Amino acid sequence: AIRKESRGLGSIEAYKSIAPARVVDLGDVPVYPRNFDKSLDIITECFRNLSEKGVLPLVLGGDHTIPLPILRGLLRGGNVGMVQFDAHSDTNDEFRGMKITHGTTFRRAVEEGLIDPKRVIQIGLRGGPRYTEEDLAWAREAGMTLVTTDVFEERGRAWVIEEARRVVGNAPTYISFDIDGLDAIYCPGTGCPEPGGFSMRDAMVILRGLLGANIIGADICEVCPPVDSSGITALHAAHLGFELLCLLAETARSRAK
Ligand SMILES: [Mn+2]
Repeated sequence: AIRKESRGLGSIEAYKSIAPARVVDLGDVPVYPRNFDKSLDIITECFRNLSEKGVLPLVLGGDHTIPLPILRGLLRGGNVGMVQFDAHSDTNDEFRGMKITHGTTFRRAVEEGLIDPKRVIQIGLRGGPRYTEEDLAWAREAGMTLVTTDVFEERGRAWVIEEARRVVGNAPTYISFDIDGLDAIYCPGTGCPEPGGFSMRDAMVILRGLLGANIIGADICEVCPPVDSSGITALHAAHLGFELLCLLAETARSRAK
């Protein structure tokens, strides 16, 4: 669905000078539907191969579990920074008895040394019927910077950009974009739509504000086409994908210098 919507994209004025030119659709990462753990290993292996070839991946689709195997494959050195757009922190210890799920991803990633919690900023967190109170407390305790929508609304986009750049610094940084970080009006086609979030415009401005940060990979998760009746969620994901490609293109360009 995101591929289909991306066909209408051209280059965007804000990025005229760095429109990504060397982009390849590598197709779908294979998974093994009958075996969850094996699927994670296959995904990890796939991104390890890409990483060794110097590819800066933008990953589309899947639920919010997939950054874990991506990060495992991508980041042999570990301890990267991360900018996460999300209504939820996804730092629970378990979800319905399971340790690796869409709600526990970044706790596992910290435990495995894949991301450095002190270089993680989560943007768009908000109420809604969360399952526990423990996730945010854990994230805070671990040293992550949490930007709730209340804080975002009070301080604005320029502040969020400055804060994100301060938190991640110049070292390698991954971006994980859970589409439900957007206000539910922009993403009806997702598993847990949450009202009261930031707008598509906010997301585009914040992403553009990250240009020149050392972005080494990105994903857009939780787009669910069967419940996206108008296709608007996939359209938004495609546009966010373009923004992310531009950030990756800038990283590639600075590496080539
Ligand atoms: Mn999430």
